[in-house]
Amino acid sequence: MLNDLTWNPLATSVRVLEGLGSIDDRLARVGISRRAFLQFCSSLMIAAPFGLAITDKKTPEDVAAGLGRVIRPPVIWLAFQDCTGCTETLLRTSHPDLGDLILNVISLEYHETLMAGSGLQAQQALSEAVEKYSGKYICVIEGSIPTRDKGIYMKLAGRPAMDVLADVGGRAAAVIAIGSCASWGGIPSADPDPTGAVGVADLLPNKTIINLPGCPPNPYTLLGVVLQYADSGTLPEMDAEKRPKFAYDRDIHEHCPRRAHFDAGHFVKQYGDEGHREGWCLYEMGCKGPDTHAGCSTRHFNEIPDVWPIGIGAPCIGCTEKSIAFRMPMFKVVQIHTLAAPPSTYAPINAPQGIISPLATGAVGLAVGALAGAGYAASRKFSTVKDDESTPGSAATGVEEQPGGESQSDQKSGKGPAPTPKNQP
Ligand code: FSX
Ligand code: SF4
Ligand code: F3S
Repeated sequence: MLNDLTWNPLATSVRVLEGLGSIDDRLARVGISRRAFLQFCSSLMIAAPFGLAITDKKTPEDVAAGLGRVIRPPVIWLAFQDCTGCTETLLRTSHPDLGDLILNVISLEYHETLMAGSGLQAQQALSEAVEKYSGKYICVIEGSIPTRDKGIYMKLAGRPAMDVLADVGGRAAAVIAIGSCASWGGIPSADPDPTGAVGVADLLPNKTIINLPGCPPNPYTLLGVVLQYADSGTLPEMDAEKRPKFAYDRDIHEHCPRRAHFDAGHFVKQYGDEGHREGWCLYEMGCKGPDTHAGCSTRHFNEIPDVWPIGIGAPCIGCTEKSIAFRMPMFKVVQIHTLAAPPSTYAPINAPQGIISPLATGAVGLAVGALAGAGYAASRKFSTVKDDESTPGSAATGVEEQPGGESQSDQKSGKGPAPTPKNQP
């Protein structure tokens, strides 16, 4: 996987990159504070506590010292069929300093949405960057690529997007597909898929590609991958879908703050109902968290606590999964594959406390205790005399012979405590 990488910042053949300067030099030159850089490094560590060489088992100071000497990687960013949400998520940090910093730790050579130039100027900037950094730049692709009717549904300077991808992506050191659209088609590929939208890997089968699905993905996942690559020329370990494991190795359900409600059978039944207001589990509203691999439940967006779908009361739509988002109906529930069986099979939290029927007691007494006189004691204890309130668990408690308790639906909705026998001490 790593053998075809051509980036090696330590090799003399990449002197052209030295003109870009190190991250430390750049931050000093543009006046970005050390404090902001340390904050950025802490956010990277939260996004990638394990599995990313630049943050693994380090302190923010260690990360900052290591990253500071890295030569800023040249990045060429192409936007195809997308909503620009992936770019927005990168820039909409809660601290203006941080958004600014992100654009300084990398060297963004071309990005249509952010650059001032347009038309011919923009085209020249693109060809110059591709020539200058050929084989050494990181190409980030945002959005899907239309393939139907020879790709005429999206053109850049008169060329179909698929040709631009073959050219610019083909000459990159590595290609990062940001967002679900670039990873495997995303929204534009939803039925009836009028443009024949596909992801990058379908068109560049021989290239080193890393997918960062999500609609949008967490921006620190992108920065972590780009900076590790710039630092050592390596990519983090990936899963079968070419996603970096450090960001996609767990499912949402595993660490969801609403998980206790799932386990207790407390489900939202309708938007705005009591359960929704109380923050109960969204499984029955179609939450795909149990089948979705992403870090959102522990790594929220924009550095603001609770800013992620479930945190604001919306079900996870499975935006990082190829076969879920834009494929499965919104309200359809996913199967629970891991950890536990579906909640309807759970034992209730408040176990119903009924009585043992006199018939059963009698049978037990006869079989086991008759010779020792236990049968008498037992039948006395579980008297059927209606007004006999002298012993706990008598029929006078008002509890039916068959143990009572919550109905299945009451248990699921969490409504109503288990009935308490009147004479229960
Ligand atoms: Fe797709 Fe990204 Fe969703 Fe949007 O650009 S992954 S529609 S958030 O912005 O491409
Ligand atoms: Fe959270 Fe969804 Fe799992 Fe419920 S089903 S615990 S809301 S991930
Ligand atoms: Fe996407 Fe689900 Fe996270 S919809 S943003 S993977 S909570």
